[in-house]
Amino acid sequence: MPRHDEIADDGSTADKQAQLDPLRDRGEDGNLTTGFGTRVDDTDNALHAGERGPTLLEDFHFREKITHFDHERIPERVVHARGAGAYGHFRPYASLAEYTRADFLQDPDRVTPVFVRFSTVAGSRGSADTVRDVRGFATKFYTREGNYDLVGNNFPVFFVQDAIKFPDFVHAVKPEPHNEIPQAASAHDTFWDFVSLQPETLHTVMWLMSDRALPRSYRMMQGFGVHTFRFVDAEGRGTFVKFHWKPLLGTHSLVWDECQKLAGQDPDFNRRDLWEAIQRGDFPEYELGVQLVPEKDEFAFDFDLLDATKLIPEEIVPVRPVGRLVLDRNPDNFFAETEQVAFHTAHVVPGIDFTNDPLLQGRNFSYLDTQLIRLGGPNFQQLPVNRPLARVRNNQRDGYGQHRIHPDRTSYSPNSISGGCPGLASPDAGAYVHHQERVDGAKIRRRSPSFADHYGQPTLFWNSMADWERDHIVAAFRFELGKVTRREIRERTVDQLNHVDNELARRVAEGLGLAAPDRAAVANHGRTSPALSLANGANAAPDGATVATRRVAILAADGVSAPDVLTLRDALARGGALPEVLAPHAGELRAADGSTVLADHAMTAMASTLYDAVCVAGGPESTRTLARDHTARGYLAEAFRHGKAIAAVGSGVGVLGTLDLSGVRLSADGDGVVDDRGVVTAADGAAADGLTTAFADAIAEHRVHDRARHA
Ligand code: HDE
Repeated sequence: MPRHDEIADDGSTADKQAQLDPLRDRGEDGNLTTGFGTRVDDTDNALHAGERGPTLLEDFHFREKITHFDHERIPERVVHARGAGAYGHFRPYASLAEYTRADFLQDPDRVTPVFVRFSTVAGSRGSADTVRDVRGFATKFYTREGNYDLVGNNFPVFFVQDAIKFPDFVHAVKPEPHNEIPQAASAHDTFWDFVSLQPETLHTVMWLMSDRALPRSYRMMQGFGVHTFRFVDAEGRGTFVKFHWKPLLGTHSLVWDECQKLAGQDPDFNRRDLWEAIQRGDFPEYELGVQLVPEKDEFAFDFDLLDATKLIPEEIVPVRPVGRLVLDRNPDNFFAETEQVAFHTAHVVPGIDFTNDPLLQGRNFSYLDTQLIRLGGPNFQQLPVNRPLARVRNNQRDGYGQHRIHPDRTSYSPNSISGGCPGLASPDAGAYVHHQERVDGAKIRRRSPSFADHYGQPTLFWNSMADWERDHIVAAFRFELGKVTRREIRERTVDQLNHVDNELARRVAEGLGLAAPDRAAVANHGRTSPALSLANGANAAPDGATVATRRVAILAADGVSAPDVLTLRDALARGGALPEVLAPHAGELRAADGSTVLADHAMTAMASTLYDAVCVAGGPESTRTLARDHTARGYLAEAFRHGKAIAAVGSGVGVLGTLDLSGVRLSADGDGVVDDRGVVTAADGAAADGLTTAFADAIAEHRVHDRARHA
């Protein structure tokens, strides 16, 4: 097993796990010791002067234990404080040498280890996962040429254009300063005050009000580098590039009503989902895509490539798939790895460079600065999760938490004592060379006029939405602005929305009881970009819709038909779904045929929101119980309203018959399998096989959105 300092210059002898292994301190055997290695005989009683006397200062074990505990916390991230991380690997599909010299993108046989951290933005470390917010999607590639960090989000655009506005934006969205309320929520006066006065935020606010802000899973969420970056080839030629991550399970969202309930029922909903999937071996996969723009086309668009509030519509520049990311290992220790991982937009490798995007330029300052305070000093790069695989050699010395022992006499350059080492590399030997872009300009504080259109792309987004997506956006604006106490802020925001689309502004105004603007402030340009919609099949399931990893509740009670439960459970599990039997109580159920069926959970210990689909097994006694059971009926009614697939077989169909399912047609005797808007029923228990196929198809479609238009 190579040690860190034994890794060859090109990093080729080790992967990240081999580097970490010797650092994993399992402590399974051996005695309890102090931090300086002395064995301890009692850690339950401090050293006292007599059994009832005072504690003695000389109790070094007590003092050390308490002191270390007192210092266990570090500052949480100022934004993106709550997150979940995982290790994995990346492999390009083919060489990208035509565009970039980046070593990890040259060879489809080269596998690069990665660490990814997903996050929410506004909430503090203990806040709930399912809040309305942007999600971070930050990837650290441990390449042979050093670490490359792609620090992205799940929206392709950002709230502000210049990094100097970031503190203003964050102060506005964070809890209000006098009472630190509300936690992890943008539905309050200061956020909307800022939005209503800063039109450049509108495009990202449209994304924030859409279901993109409510991911079903980190495994079902897109990622974007946001900025225009630059690829640089071996000859020094540049190409503009936008990065995209596409989840192979498709991009899927929760609905707002679900999110609010989940925030209480399982605040770790997204974290747990990621963790459990990786533990099970259902490794999340994402395809890396690039939009490439030749440098000569820098000014070919009706927006500025340097403006991070704009995206390049995929219909204009298609996303080209270039590689695959697989997350296949959970961290061993949350703090050591997920909390201490330090991303930085300026961690780049030869072949990847910046542009003059003023947001990116500012980030290149901010991320190093923030790690210095958060991780306590300049040696955070030596923390295990942050260590590159490439060999590190420089003249930086000392500082808090220095882990390296430098035997050399010299820590300066030039020197003769160490033979001039460490020496400088040429570009051919892998040195990073900044792209030679000519820059000429007066020192001014001014926004480029090419950044001035703040409404065109929000309108493009609105125009591209399906009806149900628009309903959700309108409902989100009404919810958020409904929490705003100052009328003038609500009015100003409606006025801004009227620059995006009149119908949008009118619908929001009506919900708020404000005067609806009768004419658009700016005429809608009528353009669309189908790639922006979650209803677009390519977003929903790039590799074909699948039931894999979907959680399904099978409702049952004593007297249940055991063959129904087995057929449903086995067929769903074969497709990779995760069926669970829920009943009035956990444990053994007495089935109709006298056999025993095991209930995984009591219904009251779970909730329909924790499942992607709900079904009812047959058996007259069981279904009589369920039809009277408030909780069981609640599961079905809620799943219906949230647009989830629902199924019932045999007498189980009768349970659905007792609910108000907006006129959905249910199977009656002799009907066979009926699928009406994702409610799949078969009154004839013998049709259970056909039912599970139709049910699985409905689950794979994620939702019947028409049923969830007002959820
Ligand atoms: Fe960040 N951002 N950011 N950000 N950001 C941080 O760095 C900042 C921006 C993003 O999982 C901080 O280590 C500025 C855009 C992610 O550890 C901080 C600006 C995008 C993460 C910081 C932006 C992001 C951060 C806080 C405006 C998407 C979490 C803790 C110019 C492309 C990384 C930290 C993780 C974290 C600054 C805007 C993504 C303070 C100044 C745009 C995913 O440095």
